[in-house]
Amino acid sequence: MGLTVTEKILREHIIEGIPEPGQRVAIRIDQTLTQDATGTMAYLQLEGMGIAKRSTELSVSYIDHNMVQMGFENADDHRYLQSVAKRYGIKFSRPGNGICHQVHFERFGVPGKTLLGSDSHTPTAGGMGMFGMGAGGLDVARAIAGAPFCITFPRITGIRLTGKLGEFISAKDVILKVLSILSTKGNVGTVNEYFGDGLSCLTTQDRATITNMGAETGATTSIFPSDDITREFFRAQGRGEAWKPLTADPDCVYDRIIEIDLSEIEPLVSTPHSPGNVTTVSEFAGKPVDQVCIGSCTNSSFRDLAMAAEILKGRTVSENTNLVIGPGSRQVLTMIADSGHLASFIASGARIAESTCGFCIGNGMAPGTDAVSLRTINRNFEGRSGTVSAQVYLVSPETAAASAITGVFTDPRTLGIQYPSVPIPYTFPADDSMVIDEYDPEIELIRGPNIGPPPVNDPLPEKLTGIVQLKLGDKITTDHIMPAGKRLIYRSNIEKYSNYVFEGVDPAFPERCRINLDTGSFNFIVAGYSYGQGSSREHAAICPMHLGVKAVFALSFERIHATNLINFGILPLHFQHRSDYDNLEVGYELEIMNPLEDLVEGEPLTVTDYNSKSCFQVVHDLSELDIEMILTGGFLNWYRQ
Ligand code: MIC
Ligand code: SF4
Repeated sequence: MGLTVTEKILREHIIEGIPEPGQRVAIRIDQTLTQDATGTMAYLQLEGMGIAKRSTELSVSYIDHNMVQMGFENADDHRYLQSVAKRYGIKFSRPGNGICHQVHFERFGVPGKTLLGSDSHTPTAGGMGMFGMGAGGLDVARAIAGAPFCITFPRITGIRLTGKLGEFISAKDVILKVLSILSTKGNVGTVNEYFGDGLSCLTTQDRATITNMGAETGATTSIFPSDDITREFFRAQGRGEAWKPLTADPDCVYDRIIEIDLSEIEPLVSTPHSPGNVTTVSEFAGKPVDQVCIGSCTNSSFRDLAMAAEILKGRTVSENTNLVIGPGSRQVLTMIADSGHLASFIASGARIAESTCGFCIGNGMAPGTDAVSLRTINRNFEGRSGTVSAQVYLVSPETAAASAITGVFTDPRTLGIQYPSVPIPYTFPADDSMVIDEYDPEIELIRGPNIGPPPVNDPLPEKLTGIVQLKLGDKITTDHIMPAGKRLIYRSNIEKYSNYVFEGVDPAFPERCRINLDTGSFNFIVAGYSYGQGSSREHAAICPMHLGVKAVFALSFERIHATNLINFGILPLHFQHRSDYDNLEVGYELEIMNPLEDLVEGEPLTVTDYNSKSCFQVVHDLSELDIEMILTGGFLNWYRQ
């Protein structure tokens, strides 16, 4: 039987385990990436592992998230990151060089290799046939130190693309179509693998848009084959020698097949507040738009910005709308400058942002009260833009540019202009001068006052009694748990950042937890399906841990977040019956009976609910190692022992 692209890469990288769906496998990690908002914690933890040099083939530390620098904190973090990169022989992509996923795609990704990144959009690399996965900073630190990464060997969803995209329709519409089919839950442990003759109309960067936002399905990753189009991209980047072909065998078997005819796709939009709420742009035609943001790691390649610039050329942004352009990388910015597209943006009245995450992570450009914001980004979670009442819609660069001109939702096909042709230059300006590549094991690390020590947990107590401090519904994202935006400056300072856990959901949560903790009791969280969607930020585990949260009871968990909970010694426990979830309320006192014994023996855990004086059972899918880590209070304690 032939193999899929996913199976080929994983089989080549398996160190332990059986390559069958559902089996736990340990795989070798060839490359890692970190960004500054998750990187400080990752490297503080790496320091604790006592290694002399990275063990990966290549590791890169990017500065792209925390760039607002309203105080000393961000710049201090950057200095620490620069020094620690040098200590371990990690490449350092300086501020201004661009968003991690875009730069990694341009300059460092390699088909057939594995990439682990402390950012959930690391699957972007799948656009070139690389197996990219998001993880918490601790897992990335372990990979840098040479440890394999454990995943569930995936079930593979084959997505067959046929036909050709129509005018003004692009890769973003394709991934929105995929999201409308797969939704944002129920895909944990799967890989979205693309194939079919429709691939011929998608450039390598288009494919990256699709794999990037595939993260929103909750899949482990998304991947395209590496074909002649990929080879062309590598040649244009001056990296022809790094390319290698990688395609699925014709007789490979997918666990499920989804058929998408590209010629039938229309301009699509994700409506507030989930990327999975997909409908057509035409349904909203005429609805006023206050803000349009084009950029982020999803849609800021040269093609995307050149297309938007061509649509805007000679026109002025509507007087009721603000347009912001965020180029994905210094390379893209250089290219739009050289080709005159930057001038078209400026002439149209667009505001030009830095090559950073910026508005995507709520770092600036927060919309007004109740404002409608059209963005080419990948997430429209409530409050992520920095304004809780804002309505964020996710669209393609074509729809965004057209709507910026008219000031209302506009299907770009109705703008009445000729479909612009956007020739892609034969070569891209390959300039790595903003990437420092040095190794000095003796370098002194620069730690500003904002950088605290990596937090550690206590071993799991024999008696585990606590209070339900919060009851949540489905699809709670890590943005709900640990807000970014203006709170990002505390990413290196757990004590302070912990004051904002669930800030947008229930601002009194940290205070309640602290008061209860002082009485000697612990804290619990109760949640519905898909707890921990979205970002890989391990702070969504570390800060609750700091507040004495010992277990999260949920109907289901997302992969990256579940691993982060385990790494920091918090039990991710699954309800067996919906009624057990329904019965619990905030303030209830629960006791997990004999946790140590039952965990070691692999038994379901029995929970006594002292309010209703009844018991229920919860289960988990922890491996033996996970259990050892939980018992000792998380990875760092386990490692030290
Ligand atoms: C995001 O898009 O949510 C982020 C910010 O890039 C996060 C990482 C973080 O929280 O620092 C992610 O996707 O993992
Ligand atoms: Fe940055 Fe947004 Fe991409 Fe996250 S999704 S890496 S915040 S641009």
